[in-house]
Amino acid sequence: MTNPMHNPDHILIFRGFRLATLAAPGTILARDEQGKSRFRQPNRPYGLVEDSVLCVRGENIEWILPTGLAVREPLYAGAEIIEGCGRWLTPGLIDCHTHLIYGGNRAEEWEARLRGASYEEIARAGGGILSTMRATRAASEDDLVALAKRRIAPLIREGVTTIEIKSGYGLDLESELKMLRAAHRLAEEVDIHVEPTLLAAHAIPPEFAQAADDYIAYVCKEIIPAASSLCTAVDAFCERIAFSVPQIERVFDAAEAAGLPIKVHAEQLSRTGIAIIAADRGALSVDHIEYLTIEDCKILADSGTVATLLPGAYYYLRETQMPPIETLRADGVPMAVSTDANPGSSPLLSLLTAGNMACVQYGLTPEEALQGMTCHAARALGLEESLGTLEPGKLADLAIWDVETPAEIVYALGYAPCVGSYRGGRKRT
Ligand code: DI6
Ligand code: FE
Repeated sequence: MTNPMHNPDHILIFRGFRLATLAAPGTILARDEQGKSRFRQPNRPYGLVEDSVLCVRGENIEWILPTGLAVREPLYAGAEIIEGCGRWLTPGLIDCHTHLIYGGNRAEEWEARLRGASYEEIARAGGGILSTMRATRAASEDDLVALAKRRIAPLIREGVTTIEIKSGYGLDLESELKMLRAAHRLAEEVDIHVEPTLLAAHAIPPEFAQAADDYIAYVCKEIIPAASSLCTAVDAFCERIAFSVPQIERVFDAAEAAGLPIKVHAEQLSRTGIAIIAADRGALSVDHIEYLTIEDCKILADSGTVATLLPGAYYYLRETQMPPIETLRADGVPMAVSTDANPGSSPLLSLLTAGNMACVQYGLTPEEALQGMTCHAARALGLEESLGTLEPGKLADLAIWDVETPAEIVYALGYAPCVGSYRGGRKRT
């Protein structure tokens, strides 16, 4: 028998599923022989197509048709049929902002915060990100991969098929490269697509204490050029406890010179104004944005930059300043939702919980939360051409859900109704 994994013409037919395609209304879901539209995405919430057939050829989605139209398709001969029995099919979930690779943990810091210490106080006292830096520098690449494997398992069980992972706990050339190599190894050893992001401008390392400008020069001249083949974007932390706007702009310049797209941890603890500067420069996303202003939202809307919401950090830091959700929504800014999985501000290893928090804490609708974990998350990674919706030509990264309605995907906490997932048309075990 041919191995379907290696056969580009292997056909999978998903039959009897209810689809939440997350595709925009009017998107062509099937074409006739002349290439003309045969079926378009109806204007329904979640991109709903009930009682439908989805055909995968090789790695990609080939067409989607209502069952009534699909019976005439000749592709059934020799195809592998997967029966939905009324279950739901969505794009595989995308966690577009994580710091999953690191050594150690910060449970003791968490205890201190529960006793009243603030995140900023701990950071200024040399704890926080620098404490994870020390543990990460001390860890071998093998250690980092092994630790990340354990953290990624619950995300995979939730139907996450793509994850972004940042460096940023090395803060020197060798250790940043070690983190990025670990991200690549993880992708080889675990069945998930990884987008590695360079976050060397995350905190000022002890070697450059009181010399943040010198560290930024080192990041721009040495780390970014050396890391450019190991990462697909450059991120930075603009904050009074991290780097200033002019320093971050130098990082953006260096990223652009290296041909890498930018994103930024923006307006998380205070408003610096970096979000709109990044948006003006075509950033993929601006992330956190609790302190984004109403005026900033308009500029984001015009730029196409994604606003990435990280309600896990809001929760763990007991933040009370909410991102300006209503204005973002009114202005049509795409909102992604992600875990921000990290040992300090968001030790959250559940994207579905982040989706639930985005609804309960931030007031997103379950549909917006699901868009935030699929199509908008894909855009935040620059992967919207190949991922994030169910539509012809995109990769067949799929999640199957044993739910009655798509809202149930983010409804219950601590329960993942995902009962199977596919990556590039291959079933994940
Ligand atoms: N903001 C965050 O939420 C993470 N980094 C950042 O700039 C947290 C990093 C950490 O606390 O370890
Ligand atoms: Fe983060």
